[in-house]
Amino acid sequence: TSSKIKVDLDPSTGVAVMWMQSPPVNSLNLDLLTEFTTTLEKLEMDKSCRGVIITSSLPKIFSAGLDILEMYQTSPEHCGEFWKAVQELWLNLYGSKLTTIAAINGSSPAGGCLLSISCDYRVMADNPRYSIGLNETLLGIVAPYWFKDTMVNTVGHRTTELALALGKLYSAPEALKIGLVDELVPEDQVVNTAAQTMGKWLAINEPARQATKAMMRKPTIDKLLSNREADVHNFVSFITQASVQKSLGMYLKMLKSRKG
Ligand code: CO8
Repeated sequence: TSSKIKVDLDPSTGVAVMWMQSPPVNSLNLDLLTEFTTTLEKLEMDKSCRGVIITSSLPKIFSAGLDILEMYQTSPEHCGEFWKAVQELWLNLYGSKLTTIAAINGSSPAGGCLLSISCDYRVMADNPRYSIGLNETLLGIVAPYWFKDTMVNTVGHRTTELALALGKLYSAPEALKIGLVDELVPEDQVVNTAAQTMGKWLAINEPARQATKAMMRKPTIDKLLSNREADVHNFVSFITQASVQKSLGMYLKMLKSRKG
């Protein structure tokens, strides 16, 4: 059985719920990334599964994004392996044949936002203290082009330009306003609402829906598929720069000092 993700598959509805349960903040380290991809691949193969709801079993946090400790003061080899796992997850999730809905029941910065916008639909808790966005520039790093493309495909070019340049973290109401999430509901109804919405998606003719999804997303996916090695290389040479390592170190320090 898996440790960082709990899966509830209801064979009567064909809907699986993936609960991320990696305290304290569901940061996407190599283990969680790998388990996420494996879990999704299994569900993809499972004839009884047609839709997946992705959510968190931790209060207040969906996912803190990529685990910074995987890319801070680690070897280039490790950074490369880590980045391949990030690519793998995104390729599988963004390209999934299943209907995927993010039930965002807490904060969702950076990689957490990427998970969310890689799904077909987003339901978020209506709590203004929860935020979501691609805040990479706040860490002194640059969102890769395929993070950017996924964001453009969700909220459009100009909004993405502002969001990425400023590293904006949108509160749940702001996120709804710009279309970064599709719906806000009370915190205790996020997963239920996602399940209701799933029902509507699963009522659509499946081959037609799948072909439509592929039509919308394939060009974005193919761009990375034809360029994976170079993307790993770019990541490793960027992240291992002394100035970038220094920024990450400062950001980690800030996270710790703001505690309490
Ligand atoms: N990675 C590693 N550790 C983390 C992360 C993270 N992403 N987020 C939090 N932690 C740690 C904290 O440092 C803290 O550690 P400790 O207990 O040792 O002090 C512990 O987790 C708990 O965190 P908090 O006390 O901050 O918990 P809160 O409940 O107060 O806040 C938040 C939760 C809102 C999630 C907050 O922790 C936060 O804002 N975290 C940072 C989120 C962030 O900015 N993530 C960006 C990661 S980078 C990314 O995903 C994309 C990178 C693309 C790379 C491209 C390069 C080319």
